[in-house]
Amino acid sequence: MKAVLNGRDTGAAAFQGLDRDALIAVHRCMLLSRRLDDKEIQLKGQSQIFFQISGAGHEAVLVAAALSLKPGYDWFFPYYRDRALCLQLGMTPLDMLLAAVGAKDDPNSGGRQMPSHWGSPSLNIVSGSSPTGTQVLHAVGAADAGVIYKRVAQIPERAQRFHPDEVVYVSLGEGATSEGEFWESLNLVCGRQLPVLFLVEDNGYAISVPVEVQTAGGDISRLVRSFPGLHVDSIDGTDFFSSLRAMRDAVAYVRARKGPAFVHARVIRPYSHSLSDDEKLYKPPAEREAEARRDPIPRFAEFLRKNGLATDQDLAALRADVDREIEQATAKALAAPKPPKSTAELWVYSPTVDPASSAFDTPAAPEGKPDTMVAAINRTLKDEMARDPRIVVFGEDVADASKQDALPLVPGKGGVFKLTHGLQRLYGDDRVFNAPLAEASIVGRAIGMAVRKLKPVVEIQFFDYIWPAMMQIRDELSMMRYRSGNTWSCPIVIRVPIGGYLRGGGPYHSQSGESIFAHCPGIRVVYPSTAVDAAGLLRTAIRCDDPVLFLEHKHLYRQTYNKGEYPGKDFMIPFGRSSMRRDGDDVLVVTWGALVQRSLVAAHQAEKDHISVAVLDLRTIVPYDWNAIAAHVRRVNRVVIAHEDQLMCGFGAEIAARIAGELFEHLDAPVRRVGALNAPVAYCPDLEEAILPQTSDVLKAIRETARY
Ligand SMILES: Cc1ncc(C[n+]2csc(CCOP(=O)(O)OP(=O)(O)O)c2C)c(N)n1
Repeated sequence: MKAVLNGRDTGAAAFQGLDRDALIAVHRCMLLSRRLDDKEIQLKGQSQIFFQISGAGHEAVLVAAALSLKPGYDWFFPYYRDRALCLQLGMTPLDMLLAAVGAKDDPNSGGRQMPSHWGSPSLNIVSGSSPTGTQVLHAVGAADAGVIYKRVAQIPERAQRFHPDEVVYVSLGEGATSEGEFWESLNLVCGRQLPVLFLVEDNGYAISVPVEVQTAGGDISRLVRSFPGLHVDSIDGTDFFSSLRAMRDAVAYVRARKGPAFVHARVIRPYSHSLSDDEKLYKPPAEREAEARRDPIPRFAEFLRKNGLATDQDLAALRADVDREIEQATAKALAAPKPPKSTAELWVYSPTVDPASSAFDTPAAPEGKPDTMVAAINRTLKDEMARDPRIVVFGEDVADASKQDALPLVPGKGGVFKLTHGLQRLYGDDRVFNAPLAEASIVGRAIGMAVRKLKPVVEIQFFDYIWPAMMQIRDELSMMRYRSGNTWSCPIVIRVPIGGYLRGGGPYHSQSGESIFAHCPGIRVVYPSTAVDAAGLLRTAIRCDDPVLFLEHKHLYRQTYNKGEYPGKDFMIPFGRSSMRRDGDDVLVVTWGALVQRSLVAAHQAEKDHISVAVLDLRTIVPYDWNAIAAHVRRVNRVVIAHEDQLMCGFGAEIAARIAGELFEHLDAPVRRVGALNAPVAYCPDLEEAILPQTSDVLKAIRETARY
């Protein structure tokens, strides 16, 4: 299209292929973004909304990014500053203002998240959170998913789930590049040459911390240039045309599968960090004035004017039109109903698939000789992977051998405890692979894969090393469904060897801590004590629609007392259903994990004192079988709760408090708890024995409770 205005060539060729209408639309989108920030600031001042964070100063590069990408085709993991990107992709001012007022019909989060935490399934904008770096690993996982869909031909309808030239966009601030997850993600995308486009929006400050304090040398693009295959560009992100050129180059590089790309855009932040911050406290006036001169919106207006593309009147009319649109959206948002208080717990878990329901109660079809928990879990994984080609298994050392040419020559590793042995050989390296030694990235990538409907079943090698992944588990995995108003979910399974009694495991190979994860709404916590239970509960974990932490006690892996026949390809045990391992009338022991066997032995010994002891194995911690506990407390009236974890803040405290609160009149003795000392698990076996609860401790508690 060619147009001439005031004697100038305003055709598309002059301005990187954008004609006058397109350029006016660029300006309109930037202005819409800025004026929405202004409107929200006004509404916050009137207490009509409750939080505001702006995208001001970032608009030019964000509109350029959106124009270079395809909504609903590419994948987006935007930062909270990305208002202009989301508008250009197709979100509306109403979509944004509904979030600001916390409306029931807020499409981003149903009133669960602060505004500017974007999400839209139709546009492939995946729900973002507030932690400043977690999203980069989700982007890696989303890019992994595209590769897996491309390569694993058995996945049904995979053609609808990916595009061979799709791009995964992720953005962050220069401050967020200091997070370890950022470096983990760069290592991964460059290692696997994944189609990820990073945009670092560098406004010079992370709240009040300037970039030179944040980043060695003050220039993030300089630091990342040595990553192999990474296309790196550094631009003035307030200049729309530099931005458009850079974003198009980067997108073309990634689409052509030449590798990942990284654009470092220097922008400004004229409205302080958020409405809770005042940059005058730390930014001198001269610096603020210099920034103001770079403001992308007046600069783009000036460009339009200078090139005869718009007159002052045109620009005034455009501004009036933008304000009119915002006023209309504001009126609708303010009138929109808020979520009813009765829905506060909705979407913590899947509202449609209940793993505690009878749908997950399927009969066993035992076969073969009794075998260990290791064999049961390994076989369950094999059978489930055969049933569902969307299942991918990764973690540290889980593959048989990463080197292709080594595989035919060696027996294969298959995990430090051999739980995943043979899976790679059976299902190939696209579905079973080793991950770098970086736990946050194991969980973060799995989340990115799961939002694209793969089913990751990942391994954290030892419970003691789950902590680098804690941010991903507590702030991402557990909250994805809730915070997105049930529009996104990430039902992954994290298998974790846990626990002590190893005689020599020491403080870093013996930890417990299930209560910490029971404290994360949104995650199911499973803790089997027998081979058959492990098979049935793992299958439920894989087939249900919630994230599951599947705790496997290392000491129970290869015992003889908990062996069982493999219960068949379809055997499932619903969550929240305990197992009465031994009945009795005098004392009830509520327990799980390694304390089940110790409690059974203690119960047997208590018989000599004519104390009849029931042992109830909870099997799952979230949900836990309160109905069974309550029924047996009403019958037996004396309770001991025994677990391996430290007594202090162990999960037994929760159960004891509930029994005291709801069943007090049924108790003939105080509820006693047995657990570890409040100390790390020491290496020397004598110390370990003193620290972890032993059969004798359970027996003592049983006797005292019986005698009370
Ligand atoms: C993990 C984490 N730590 C701290 C915060 C609090 N916080 C919110 S934004 C922010 C600064 C982020 O700076 P930057 O990444 O440069 O982005 P900008 O806000 O400047 O666009 C901080 C420290 C957070 N949200 N998440």
